[in-house]
Amino acid sequence: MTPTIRTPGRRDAGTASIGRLARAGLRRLTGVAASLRRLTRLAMPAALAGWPGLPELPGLPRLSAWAAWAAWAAWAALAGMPPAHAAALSVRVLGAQDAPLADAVVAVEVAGEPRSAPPGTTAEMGQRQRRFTPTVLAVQAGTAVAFPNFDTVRHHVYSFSPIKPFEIKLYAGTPAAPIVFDKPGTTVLGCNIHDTMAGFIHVVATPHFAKTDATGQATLDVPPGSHRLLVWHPALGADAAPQAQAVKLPGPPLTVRLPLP
Ligand SMILES: [Cu+2]
Repeated sequence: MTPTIRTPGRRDAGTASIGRLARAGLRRLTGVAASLRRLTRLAMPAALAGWPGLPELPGLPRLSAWAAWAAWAAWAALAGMPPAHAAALSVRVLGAQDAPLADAVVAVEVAGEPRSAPPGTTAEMGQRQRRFTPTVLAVQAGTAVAFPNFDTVRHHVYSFSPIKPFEIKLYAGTPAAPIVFDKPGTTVLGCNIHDTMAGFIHVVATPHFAKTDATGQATLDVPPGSHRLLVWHPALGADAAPQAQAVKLPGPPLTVRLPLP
């Protein structure tokens, strides 16, 4: 014979008053609410920490988490999803005998980010006193580069580089059509009239790039995470691939030595 297990209290409370039932129901509801609050408390900071642009929320009262979320949502809607918290990456580029290298292009490729610049991105490679200015121009792929001639003599700019062969025949002032550099790599510029004129346009596939100053230093904003750092300098040669290495952010300042004689 199977013994009948009776839950004490329940069945015996069959004659319970409506008030008692109501209290039990209320207890159950508060229990569910408490569980929900616990879940929220656990899940919200984690969810928020994963959201770009928000600081950590340690020990915030549970209602504040919701308030922070609402404020964040409103801000994100207004500002348009901003990039993840960028960290400053400082890179020093050295060449032969550890001499600081100016005009090195430092770029960080972040997985999942667009490789091409948004339409309408422009840059300028001028000509002043029979020189290309700047000598090295760094742009993101997809950038339209104008070639204004500020000299009183005419120039005839050309490139034989595989990533962008082109020619702007003898001109003064600013040529009507800019040249769009859509592939990563390096373009060497020359002038048919002035043999000594030489310039470089280095095209990167990331919005995170900078050129080193006279002290070999460049600083760029990069989202936290593990990425690929690329460094190129004209002394490596126009056909040379940039020197690549892994980089983790946030992190300490980096020093990159280029293999130059
Ligand atoms: Cu010229």
